[in-house]
Amino acid sequence: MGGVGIVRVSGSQLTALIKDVAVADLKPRIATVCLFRDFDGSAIDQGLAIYFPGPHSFTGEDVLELHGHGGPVVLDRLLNRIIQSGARLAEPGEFTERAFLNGKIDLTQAEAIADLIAARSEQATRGAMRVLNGELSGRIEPISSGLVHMRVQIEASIDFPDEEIEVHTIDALDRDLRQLSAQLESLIDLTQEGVALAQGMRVAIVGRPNAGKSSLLNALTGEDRAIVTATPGTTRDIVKEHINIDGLPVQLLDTAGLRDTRDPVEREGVKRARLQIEEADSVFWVVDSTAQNLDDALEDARRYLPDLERVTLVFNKVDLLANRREIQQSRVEAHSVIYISAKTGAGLSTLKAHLLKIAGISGAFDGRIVARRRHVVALQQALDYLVLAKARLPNSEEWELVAEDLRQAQGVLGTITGVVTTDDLLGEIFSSFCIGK
Ligand SMILES: Nc1nc2c(ncn2[C@@H]2O[C@H](COP(=O)(O)OP(=O)(O)OP(=O)(O)O)[C@@H](O)[C@H]2O)c(=O)[nH]1
Ligand SMILES: [Mg+2]
Repeated sequence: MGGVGIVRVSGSQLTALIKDVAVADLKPRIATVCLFRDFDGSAIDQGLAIYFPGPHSFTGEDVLELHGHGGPVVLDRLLNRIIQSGARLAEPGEFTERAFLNGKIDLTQAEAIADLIAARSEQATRGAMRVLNGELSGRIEPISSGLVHMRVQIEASIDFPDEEIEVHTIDALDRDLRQLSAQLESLIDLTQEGVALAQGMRVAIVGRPNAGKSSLLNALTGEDRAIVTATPGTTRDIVKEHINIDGLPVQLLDTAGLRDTRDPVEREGVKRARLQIEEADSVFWVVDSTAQNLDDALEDARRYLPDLERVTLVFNKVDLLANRREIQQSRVEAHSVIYISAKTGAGLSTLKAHLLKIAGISGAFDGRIVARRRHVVALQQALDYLVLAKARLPNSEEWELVAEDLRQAQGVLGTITGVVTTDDLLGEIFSSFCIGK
């Protein structure tokens, strides 16, 4: 139930509709109080009407906004009235899609609108706003024009070969390529962080019964969320909590301790825990360090975790260890090993920093943007083409191919901003919006 209910209409012939529905003489972009009329002339509601003649509107078309009192029945009546006058209900994201198709915003900005709404941390909203303001496209644009510049030079050299300038030209082009590649590389880092910032991470907390998994969840959330007892087999259902580490949204999943058991409820819990392991981006294997050493813990973890890549070994209860010298962060084979005490809070900041590192987030960086996986993939493809081009550059007989590599690189960059698109891509992007956006 909103404070106001807004009906938004976009299209090319709104003047007749406006005359019919809004009882007032509307001036462009000025809010006017008026009655919203039904066909029989009776008032459906009273509110503000704003008319944005195209192209100075969100979609670039004529747009009419009717701000009414917001009750569901009255809004429905207003909506029906407008549909009967010839409008239809908008598809999800259709306003934003029209804004894109009419050149009001580019594709990264359209995506940023959805990311802003879906943001799960304040930093993610800031990152989405930066993209909405054109920051991502603003970083791609100079790379694209750099590529155009190089193509012009190369194509001119192909058309008018001149032995004299070749060495000089190769050097200059090589320098340009290196510079553009470096720009792409830093943009790949930035967008990789952006994907993590937008999507967040899902971490499954798993391990033997009584290792302190629920205690760890409680310590990380700062709340007494999951039941903790000295009895092994306490947790059965999955306990889910969201936290936010330095802007990175993290979903924590506390699970039943893994062991063979006859208790049917606990068995179900173990089954669910295993499912969570498969779904998680990262897994904390919690170990009671008073009960197991590193070798035992590793052997245990291997038994239960099919893919040890994503696993961090978290040795808990270090407050109970007599020999503190054992406590140092280390790596064993492919795993990070981190020592903590869920009870005293020791090591928790190391564990959080470790999570940020896994997510690919480096330090507190004020210029973060949100991004999507497809941006990272396209940037990586563009970089691959530049690597190809660089290898071919010394051989001027291959310059036709170099020119083609650069053209391809430019093409994939164009898919990010939407200069180059396919219906599939647009469908995928806009169908994830909600209706009315
Ligand atoms: N001294 C100490 N005790 C801890 C620590 N973490 C957990 N414990 C104790 O260990 C016992 C088990 O803790 P839980 O958090 O319930 O363990 P769990 O892994 O969730 O257990 P299940 O849900 O049964 O699998 C409780 O008595 C906790 O108080 C710690 O860091 N230090
Ligand atoms: Mg538990």
